[in-house]
Amino acid sequence: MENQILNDALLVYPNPSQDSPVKGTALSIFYVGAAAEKAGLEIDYVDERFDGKERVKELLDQYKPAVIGVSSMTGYQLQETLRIFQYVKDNHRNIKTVLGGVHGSLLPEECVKEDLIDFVVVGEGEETFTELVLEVKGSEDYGKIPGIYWKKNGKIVKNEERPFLSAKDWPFPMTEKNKKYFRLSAEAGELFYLSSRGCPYRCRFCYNIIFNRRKWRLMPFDKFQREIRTLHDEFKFKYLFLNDDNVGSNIKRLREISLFLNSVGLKWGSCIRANDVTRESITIMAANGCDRFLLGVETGSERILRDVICKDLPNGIQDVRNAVETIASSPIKPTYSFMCNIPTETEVELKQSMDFADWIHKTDPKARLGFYVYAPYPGTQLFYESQKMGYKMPSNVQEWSRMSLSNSENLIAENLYYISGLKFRGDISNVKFPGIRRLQILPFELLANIRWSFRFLKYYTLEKYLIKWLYRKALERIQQKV
Ligand code: B12
Ligand code: SF4
Repeated sequence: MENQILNDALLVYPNPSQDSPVKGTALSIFYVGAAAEKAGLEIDYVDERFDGKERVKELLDQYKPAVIGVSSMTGYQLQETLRIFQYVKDNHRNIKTVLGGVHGSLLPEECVKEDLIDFVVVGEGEETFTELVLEVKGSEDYGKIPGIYWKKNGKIVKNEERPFLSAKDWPFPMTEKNKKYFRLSAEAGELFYLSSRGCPYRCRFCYNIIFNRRKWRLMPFDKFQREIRTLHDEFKFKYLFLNDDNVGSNIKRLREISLFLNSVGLKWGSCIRANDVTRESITIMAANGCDRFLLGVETGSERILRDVICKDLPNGIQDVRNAVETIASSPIKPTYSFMCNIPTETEVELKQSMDFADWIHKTDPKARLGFYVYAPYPGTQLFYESQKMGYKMPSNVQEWSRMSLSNSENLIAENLYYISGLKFRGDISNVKFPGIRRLQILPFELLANIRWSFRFLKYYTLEKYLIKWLYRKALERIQQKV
């Protein structure tokens, strides 16, 4: 990489997953960095999925910035974050460590207790991080910065809350310094962007209620158009994924977005709720370049959907059935995700989910399906209930970092993650095991099909061990190619 002067801060996006090859744009750090750069700060970026794990060390050793800020979700990314902070504390004790992103925002107090973390930024980081870096370089008067947790003489200090940024003030996240990552994602067909932040719904497992306080803020449409055009002029990409929490609950807006993206000549994808799928919305989207989206089915049990997770679908599972049928009759390729091991879920209800998955697969053979182990994310309502019901909860950052969607105390649920993946996600196997390598995973796919048919989810230890090993090797190969 070219020589650069790094005075102020380094922003890092660690790999979020041990087994996902996704390399979408790390908007989390680019928004924050763009705001800091705009304020005149010297910022550099590392996305470890592209740069590898040594790059952070090289930059820190060479340039010694005042601050290192790392973005983290709960789970594996947090493990990687702690690894980075450990290196900083072992080798550069005077560099301040800042944790930002979803996990720190949900559990700021617990995180700042950790010796490796000097500051936690809660919620949107644009203004907070800029002010924090200026104070680290200046008079170190941290008490006046809204939106942080920090330590003063060993005591935890919680500053006042930072109000939301107005959507019109979200910075344009691409800068000269981080442009190369936008290019890499665009070339991989994985350019991510947002047209809104937050969601008005109240699903009891979702981070939104705490993080976005049920506010759904839409980017002014002319700003969205301008920014997409700028990116498109720069990279001439063909595919865009809108990672909004909720893109579809306003049909007028959805129509505008669809028509606009089509006018730019883009194919695109996004996430949608079942009750926002109508003949009208699907026709507009399919006719205007949308070719895939994600939809959270969560469960085949009416009780769990309504009473446990409060998905707020007016007609319950019937809304999902309608959505599946409507999407099946369109060219859009959907991905449906389920959760298992939801608090109070019975064996019968888990089977209902599997039966529902079979029905979806039969109704729409182009659909992809995935089962994930319910992970009680901190701060959500279901988290507190899970706790009351005796779920063993992590009690510090290190333990949270070991939480994942593919493992839990419940072995059956963990097995289902792998078995359903092998049964329903052949396209992913194609990416991980191209050409002749496909033969490595094929026997496990066949076994997974048999297990699924008989609903036989037990005694999977050896198979799972080998599958995990194969996945790990595949990911290493993919990473070496970048
Ligand atoms: C894209 C995405 C991914 C991508 C990774 C990102 C990428 N660039 O490739 C992929 C697909 C790999 C991914 C994986 C996972 N994801 Co994800 N992902 C998202 C998604 C849809 C968008 C993230 C994004 O870019 N947001 C836009 C940015 C601007 O928002 P932001 O990250 O919150 O950043 C702001 C602040 O948090 C803060 N900030 C962020 N980082 C930093 C750093 C510093 C230093 C500072 C100061 C501030 C700061 O400032 C930013 C600007 O205001 C979010 C939902 C959402 N809409 O945010 C879920 C989300 C973050 N993912 C989530 C989860 C759970 C996961 C998984 C663990 C499981 C899953 N559901 O797939 C996996 C991990 C891998 C695995 N298999 O185990 C949860 C997080 C919950 C939690 N407790 O952490 C979310 C919120 C979805 C949800 N509704 O539950 N994910
Ligand atoms: S609809 Fe989706 S984003 Fe909105 S609260 Fe529910 S799970 Fe979260």
